Amino acid sequence: MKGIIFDLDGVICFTDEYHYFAWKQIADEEHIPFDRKDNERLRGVSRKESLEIILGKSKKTYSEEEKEILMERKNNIYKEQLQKMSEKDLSVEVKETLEALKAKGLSLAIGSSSKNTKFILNRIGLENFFDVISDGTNITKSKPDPEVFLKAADMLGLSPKDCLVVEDAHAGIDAAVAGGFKNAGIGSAKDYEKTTYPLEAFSDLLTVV
Ligand code: B16
Ligand code: MG
Repeated sequence: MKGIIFDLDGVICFTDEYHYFAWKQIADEEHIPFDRKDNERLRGVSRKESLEIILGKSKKTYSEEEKEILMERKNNIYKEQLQKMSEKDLSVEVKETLEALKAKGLSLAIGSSSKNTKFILNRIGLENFFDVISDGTNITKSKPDPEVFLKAADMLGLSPKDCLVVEDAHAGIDAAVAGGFKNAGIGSAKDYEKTTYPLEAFSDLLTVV
């Protein structure tokens, strides 16, 4: 293994509750049923696809313009929540493991669907830590398409077979498999059938690479 590509939300830090809070507000206002179980389906998928999944339960048909307004509103609520984040939201375990992986000479990348990646990395004090960042701002296809990881590998100058993808979402593991990457799954992806290395804890990565 020469490189590791980390998903952000659910792997490096936990912004999932903030996503839920913001989407819940939108769904309530639109009188669409939405609970934590529905929220699981949004894990790792883009903002647009998340909205489409939520609107799938609505009787109303939304125009593209209305969808844009809802997405902007959701993102404003979400970003307001992100203001609460600080370096305290980066666990000592994640920080020390990342430093140990870097000390082993591995190239480290971010591969996230989020358009807020740089903002979040900044909040948790990791803005200059990773060698490259591939995120929602440089892709056209969302996970389970492998584009975000293929771009990260390309930026690192590495072949997918030499990189490990670390993910918490089924869609993310599917994307890693589709791109020819090895994968490690944590959280919701730990028990997924396509996960190669299940991680009980983030620090278990040190036993994988
Ligand atoms: P944004 P990840 C993903 O982050 C989240 O898991 C997913 O819930 C969200 O819809 C997506 O980012 C897009 O986020 O609205 O900030 O662009 O897990 O790929 O790091
Ligand atoms: Mg994730």
